[in-house]
Amino acid sequence: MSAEAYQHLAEHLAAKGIDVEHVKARLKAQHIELPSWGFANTGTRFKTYAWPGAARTLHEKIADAGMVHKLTGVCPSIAIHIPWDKVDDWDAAREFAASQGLRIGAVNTNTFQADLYKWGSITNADAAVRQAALDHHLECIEIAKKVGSSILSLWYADGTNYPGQASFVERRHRMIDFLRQVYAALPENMRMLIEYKFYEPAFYHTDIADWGQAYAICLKLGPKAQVLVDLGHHPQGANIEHIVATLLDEGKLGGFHFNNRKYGDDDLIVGTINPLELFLIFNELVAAEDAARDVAYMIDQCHYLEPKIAAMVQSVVNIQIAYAKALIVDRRALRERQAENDVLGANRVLMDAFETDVRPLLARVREEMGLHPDPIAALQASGYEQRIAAERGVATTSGGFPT
Ligand code: PSV
Ligand code: MN
Repeated sequence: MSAEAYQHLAEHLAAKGIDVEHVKARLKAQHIELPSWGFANTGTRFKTYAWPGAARTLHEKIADAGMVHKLTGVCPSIAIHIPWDKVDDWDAAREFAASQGLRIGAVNTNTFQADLYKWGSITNADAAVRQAALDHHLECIEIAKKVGSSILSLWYADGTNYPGQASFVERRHRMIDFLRQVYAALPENMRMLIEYKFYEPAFYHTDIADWGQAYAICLKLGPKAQVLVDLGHHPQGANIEHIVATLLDEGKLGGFHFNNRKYGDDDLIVGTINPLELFLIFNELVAAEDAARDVAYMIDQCHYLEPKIAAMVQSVVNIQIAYAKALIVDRRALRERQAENDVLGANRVLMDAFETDVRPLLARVREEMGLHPDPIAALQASGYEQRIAAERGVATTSGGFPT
């Protein structure tokens, strides 16, 4: 990207009264969390294709996340999933992360892979199973304390496949009782983020199916419980930006799991299928200003065909593009058009930002941060993917995921 392209864009923004230096400062301060599981061999339920160089241990996942952070400058933390990432020495993990410029972020519980959870985890009618799930959550809180994390991330596979299989309400009561116990164990500085998903692996009902159900639970629990919006967990046509605006307005938006879905859950690179949707989500976040201050921006993607490091870098770039476009919306003009019920004019103001090529702006931001202006080119030039392929070979393990 040429200096001329940046100059041209800066003039266009200045003419709209947008402070380019402020926009650049916001872009430099952006923080996107990487998922440890995105660097390991993972796949669909049909097949896991091994990727030469895929991380096999938490150490390797941290190293890969460190590389993504070195290239992008905006990914200073890595989320972990327990038990996939369980290690004996959490101090060593924390120190190694720090040596890579990272800290350990959200600790994700996992009550969806052990045999004992066949009939549910936190909703299970068997108190012994619920106790095992509670012990796991308490262990995750202890891990979070050790690694210095302030987020416990919760997603449940609980649900049923057939009408009549179980009582919705009894399951719900068990779940709320369970989550109250988890909430009571949270230290002062820790939040619990509750994810919803309307189907899979259960297909008739899931116990936390949508944002409203997650929100209602959070209200019962207290201020440290917030909703986590995973972009892949919505029906087709759901207006996610409206959900985001509502949760922000209620102070209950805890964070995101970024990915993109065409029909189902997860895995596709965020911003590839519907970049407009991603922009509109960031537009609400920027418009909410302070209310969005504590939102955690996390990627939840497992790439099974794509080269893993490049796919993660591309995901970060796509998020940066959406954020940059949201930052250059002419908000004064938007408010004026809205006040006059100028339907098309208001839409044009938004679309003007969306249709602006912000790549020269991001290239300039990276240069000012001492980075290569094109992180994908920098990755290719680094030879990192070839090096880990040679060093690690083809992993026979999945880094926790079932194969
Ligand atoms: C479930 O589909 C989910 O979105 C949850 O966040 C899990 O923890 C994650 O995917 C990892 O598979
Ligand atoms: Mn998720």
